Amino acid sequence: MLTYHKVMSLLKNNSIRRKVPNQQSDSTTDFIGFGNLPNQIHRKLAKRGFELTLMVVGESGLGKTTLINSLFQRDLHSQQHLSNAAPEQLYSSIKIEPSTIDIEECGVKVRLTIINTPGYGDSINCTDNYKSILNYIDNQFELYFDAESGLNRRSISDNRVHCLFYFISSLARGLKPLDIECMKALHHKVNIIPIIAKADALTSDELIQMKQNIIEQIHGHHIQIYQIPDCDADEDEELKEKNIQLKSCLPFAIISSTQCFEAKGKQIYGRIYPWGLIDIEDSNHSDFLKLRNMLIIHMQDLQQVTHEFHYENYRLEKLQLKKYDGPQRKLLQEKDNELRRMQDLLCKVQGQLAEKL
Ligand SMILES: Nc1nc2c(ncn2[C@@H]2O[C@H](COP(=O)(O)OP(=O)(O)O)[C@@H](O)[C@H]2O)c(=O)[nH]1
Ligand SMILES: [Mg+2]
Repeated sequence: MLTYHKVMSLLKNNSIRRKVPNQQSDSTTDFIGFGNLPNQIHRKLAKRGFELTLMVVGESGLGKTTLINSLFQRDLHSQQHLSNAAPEQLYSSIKIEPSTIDIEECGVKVRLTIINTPGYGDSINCTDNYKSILNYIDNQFELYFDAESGLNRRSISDNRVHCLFYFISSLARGLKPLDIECMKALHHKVNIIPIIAKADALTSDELIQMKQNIIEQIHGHHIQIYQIPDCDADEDEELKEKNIQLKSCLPFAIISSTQCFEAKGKQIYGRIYPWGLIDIEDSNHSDFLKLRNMLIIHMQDLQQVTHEFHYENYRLEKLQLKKYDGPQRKLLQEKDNELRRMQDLLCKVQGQLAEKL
């Protein structure tokens, strides 16, 4: 790390220059890292494009907007709102604000919907806060359920929330009661990824202790966070190693910034302190890169778990299959599976017809 005096003298001599960050990239640049994707995943994504919805939840001022802007190098506030995922202010102080970001990089097209939740944790009674979030997630399941039950299943737009970054304050020693309550209310609905915000406030030892406290609380309260899957056995060794590192560093401890500097001929996103400059992508200081890698490598798995686990739970409850047991439930499930097979077939035939026309 550079010392404060060194940074200041470099700033003076223009060796470190504040830069205006790029708001857009062209499709060949690789700042998010799609170019580093394993071949198999890259091929799949490049072929069919991808839609992912990511929700960010945490108290005001923890750096949610900054993280999103620095992860995707976009200005969240300048993005358009989605018409079919309208902003809502269902309860007291919390707002649910979806925006879309279209990313095209190295032949991969991703339509990312970011749902910000400003106002969370700001009111006296915060119970309403996670009810709004829960309602929003359920509403998206409901819309998907209705669309899936309709005839035109090929053009269903999937606005279900695939991933939720839950921000934990580094000023606490672990999870606060609101964090625990909220995570418990949401863990069967969405893939939760816990994030220690503003990790620069912690020393290395404090950070290790904080991560340990959070993991113990998560286990103690039987909270199910997103389980990063193992790599396939035939995946290359480098990716397997990367994945082991990802799994071991949960919860991700993040330092983020949208300030860009040019230092030693390199463009660095960082934060300047009286004692020096931190490069947010330096894994000695921040899990920022690991978080981004996790999101990219496991994008498909996040979608799959949402569909096969969270949405399926919702669907079974909706169809009230859960209240039956024994042979009655088996029979209903067989009928339900048959109906799904017919719907899949219909979807396939619609696809073939569309190709012929
Ligand atoms: N020290 C530190 N400050 C940060 C970090 N990330 C964001 N901030 C600052 O925290 C303040 C609030 O950030 P913002 O992204 O608006 O928080 P939000 O209310 O959660 O969206 C801003 O002044 C950011 O520059 C970080 O990792 N460390
Ligand atoms: Mg914000």
